[in-house]
Amino acid sequence: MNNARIPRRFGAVAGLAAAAVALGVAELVAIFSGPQSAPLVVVGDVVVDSVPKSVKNFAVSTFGTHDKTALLIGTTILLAAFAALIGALATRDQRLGLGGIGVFGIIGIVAAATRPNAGPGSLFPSLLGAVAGGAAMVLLLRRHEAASDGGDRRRFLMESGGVLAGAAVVGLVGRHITDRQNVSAARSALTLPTPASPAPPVPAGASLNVPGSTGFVTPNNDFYRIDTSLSVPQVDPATWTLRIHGRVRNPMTLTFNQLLARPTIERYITLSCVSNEVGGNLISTSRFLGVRLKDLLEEAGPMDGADQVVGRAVDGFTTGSPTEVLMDGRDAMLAFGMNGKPLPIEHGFPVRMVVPGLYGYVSATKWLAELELTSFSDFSAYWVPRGWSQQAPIKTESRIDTPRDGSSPRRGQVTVAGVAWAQHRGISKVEVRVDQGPWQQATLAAVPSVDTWRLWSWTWPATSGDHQLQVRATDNAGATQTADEAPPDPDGATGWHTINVSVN
Ligand SMILES: Nc1nc2c(c(=O)[nH]1)N[C@H]1C(S)=C(S)[C@@H](COP(=O)(O)O)O[C@H]1N2
Ligand SMILES: [Mo]
Repeated sequence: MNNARIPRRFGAVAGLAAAAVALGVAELVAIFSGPQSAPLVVVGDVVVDSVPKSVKNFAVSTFGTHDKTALLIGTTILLAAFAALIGALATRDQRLGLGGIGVFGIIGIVAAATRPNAGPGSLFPSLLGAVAGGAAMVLLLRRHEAASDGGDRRRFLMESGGVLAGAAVVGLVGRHITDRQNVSAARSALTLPTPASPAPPVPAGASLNVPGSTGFVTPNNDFYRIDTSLSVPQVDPATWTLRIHGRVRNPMTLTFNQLLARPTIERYITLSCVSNEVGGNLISTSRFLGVRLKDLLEEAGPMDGADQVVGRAVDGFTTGSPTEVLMDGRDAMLAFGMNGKPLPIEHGFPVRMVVPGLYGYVSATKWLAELELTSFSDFSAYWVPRGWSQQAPIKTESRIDTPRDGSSPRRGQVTVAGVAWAQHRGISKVEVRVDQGPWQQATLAAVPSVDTWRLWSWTWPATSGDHQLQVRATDNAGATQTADEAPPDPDGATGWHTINVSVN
């Protein structure tokens, strides 16, 4: 067929409309096959899993926890550009247009099929979307072929615009419906067991009475969130199982009720992300309720040489923790409760790992599905081939929360306050200095254990003018936080948090 008389720009419009139809139909189909199978999600997941470290670091440092939104917007813009190009090509040869849509359909299908949580229906959104998009393109171009004068062309633009807008609405409605198919009802219905070993009470004074200072416990809604999931995995506790396998004498599989029925512990634990910059906020503290990992691992019986426990999530993400650390007596746990509530969905519902003293990427698997005993030499977890260290204990660090960097406190007694952390070693000292002067010892708040951050404060007799404030912490092992500045990559940032204020 020859559409040579259709201007390319009209083809581009038809291409955009066809892409909207494809995505809209795909979102409708995803109502039945699940949110994890929508083309934007599967292709985005593949991109997240395959971007080079430099791009990932750039995305996290530029967009922070909005990196996923940035990815979705970027993908949509790219798709729109390709759709316009494909439509323009189709005005010269319709086979080119259909071929272009076919290529995108295949990309979506392959991406969907290769996701670890792919189901039999996962291919349908991309497949049916591509078919609908191809049909829309052919029909729109055919209508245009018939059009010759200016009035008809205007009508063509109106029609294409209408198709585009209609498809966008259909897609958004589809996405809205899929988003509501979550496990929040199952989560609300859950009654948490009473802890056999309750958390020690938070000592009075663990939080400071200082405006602008961080609270000791982070409310669930404010707890930082980092993961590779574009669409939060929805794991039904009724069908959830945990498989413990690999190099163990007694492989086992537990249901959620079996896990809940085991002796439970409740502990305050501070979790932190290796990507946290000096002074950053990818660190939070919560009261976690769960089952001690050591007990489960002892029952499974690791074999000689099984020096790594791989936590595998339903979405294929993995962490690798030293078996020795999980069994050395610390409160490493499989958690299902967070601050008295079932684990929030985005924090790993129904079950996640929490290990005091290790960065999240080597220990804190959310939406946990399996524990596999293996060795570090046999298997590298998710972030390791992407350039991050295989083993990553948390580094001793501290942060100034008030006054804020760049603020203008009034001269006189200014309370300087913040947090310091060295999970599982504990903090023994925090020092502050002004304008590179002598280090001054801060007052440490009380803590329930060595597994949490420690709040601190220091009263500064501030004089007018521009000043620099710095903080450093010392852990219970006697090691003082290094001044050497290192980026988060490959095993955690170091350096002293330094802020500048202008006192008036
Ligand atoms: N399934 C899964 N679990 C995961 C991750 C992930 O990407 N997927 N990210 C890890 C990282 S890097 C961190 S820092 C912690 C963050 O846990 P949070 O989001 O509850 O704060 O989760 C860990 N567990
Ligand atoms: Mo992390």
